[in-house]
Amino acid sequence: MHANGWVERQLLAAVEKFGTAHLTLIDPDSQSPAKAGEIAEAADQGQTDAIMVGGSVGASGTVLHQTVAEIKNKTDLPVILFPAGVAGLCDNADAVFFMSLLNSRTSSYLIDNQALGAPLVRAFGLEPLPMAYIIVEPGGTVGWVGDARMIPRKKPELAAAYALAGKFLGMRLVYLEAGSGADSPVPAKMIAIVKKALGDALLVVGGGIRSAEAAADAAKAGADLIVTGTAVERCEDVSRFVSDVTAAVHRPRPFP
Ligand code: 1GP
Repeated sequence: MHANGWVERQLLAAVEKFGTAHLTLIDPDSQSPAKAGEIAEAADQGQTDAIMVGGSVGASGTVLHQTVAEIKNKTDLPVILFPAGVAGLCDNADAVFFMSLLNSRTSSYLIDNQALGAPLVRAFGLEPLPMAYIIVEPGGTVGWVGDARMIPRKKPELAAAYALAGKFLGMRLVYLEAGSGADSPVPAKMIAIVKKALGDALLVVGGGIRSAEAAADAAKAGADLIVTGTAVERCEDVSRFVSDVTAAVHRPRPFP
């Protein structure tokens, strides 16, 4: 598959090597920049494959910049911005999930923030990773903020239709999001049906994944990249938690 820059190549290489890769999400609004750096370092020790930085509220400005700076001080892993809007961009990360929230009701999250952000992405030298972002029930804060018409949990074919539309629009990654801190993650059946529709586009799954078992279930269903945020923030031993998750998902796929 066509890959633009080193971050995307690194994600593809991790998926190729491990079957499923793991992303650690750090919300700059949840801790001090120094603590964020420590979390990233511990996640790196636990074999996470990249760090995502973002959040729906308060992840911008000085705190965002300092959080990325502290993370980059502590690890050489790719640092990928996960912006809720144009304010979630900064010049010291490596890449950005350049997302369109395909099931939003408002043009703001479909294309307006992207148009305002595109010149900044270029000026900051961020690698844009084109991504279809699809929010599934319950959706949490991001579902509300993003004014999403949430995909019902029992309608995997709707998720697959949006995912395929994203792929046909040229997006090389698709993110199925249940919402940060969701009671239940994206259903395994939905992951499987979406991955079948997507073929070689990378499927990212996150929201409500709190254990190695839940991560393994998503990986087995077909997720290429698993995101954990809240669980990493809340666990007592980040390196231990992340190594349990990566041990559960870093299994090479069986030879076809
Ligand atoms: C949120 O999918 C991510 O955008 C991560 O969710 O915080 O529940 O791990 P959690």
